[in-house]
Amino acid sequence: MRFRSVVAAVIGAAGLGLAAGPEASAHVLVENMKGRAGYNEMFTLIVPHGCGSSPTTELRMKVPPELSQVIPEAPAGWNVQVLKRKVDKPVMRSGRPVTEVVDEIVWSGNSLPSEHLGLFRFMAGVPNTPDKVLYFKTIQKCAEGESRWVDTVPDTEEIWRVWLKDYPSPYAVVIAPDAPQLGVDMKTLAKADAEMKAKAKPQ
Ligand SMILES: [Cu+2]
Repeated sequence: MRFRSVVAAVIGAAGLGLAAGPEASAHVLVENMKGRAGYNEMFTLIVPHGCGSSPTTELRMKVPPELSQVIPEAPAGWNVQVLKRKVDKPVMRSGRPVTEVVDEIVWSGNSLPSEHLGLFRFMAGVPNTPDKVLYFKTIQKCAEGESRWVDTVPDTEEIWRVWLKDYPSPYAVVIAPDAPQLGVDMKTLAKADAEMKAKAKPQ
C-alpha cells in the first residue's frame, strides 16, 4: 500500500487532475520540483489532500536560506505571514547587505477540504548554484492532527530517494537555465543602459 500511495499521490499532484484518495497519506510538494538558477522563479506549493480526511487549516513552510526576495501570494480566504530571522553575518540581497532574511511563510485562517486541491504560490530569487537541492520543509496543520513534511536525504544520495521517506519534505532542485531570465545577462543590460543614458545626456 505504502509505495503505491506515494506514486498515486505524486502523479495526482503533478497531474493536478487526479487527487489521491483520502486514505492515502497526505503529501505536499513543490510543482515541477525545479528552480532555474539566477531566476526570480514562481513556485507553487501543492497540497493534494489533508491529514487523512481532515481539512488543512494552516501551512508553515520553512524558506531555504539561499533564497532571496521571497514574496508569497495569499490565496482567496487565506492569511499569509512572512516571518523573518536575523542573520549573524549580513548577506547580500539585491546588491545590498541585509541582516534579516525570510525564515518562514505561514498560510492560515481558512480550511481546505481534504478532497480539494490547494495551491500556495510564492516568488523567490533562486541562487546561482545548479544541482543544489532546496528543501521547503512544511508543517501541515489540520482540523485534526498535523503532518510534518520534513524528511530529507543527504546531498550524497539521489534526491528521488526522499520519496522512500515517511514524510518527504517538498523540494526543488536548482537547474541551469537555457537563457538568462530577461533574455540578456545583467552585465550586458547594465552596459546598454549606461550607453542609453549617455546618449540621452544633452551635449
Ligand atoms: Cu499524498
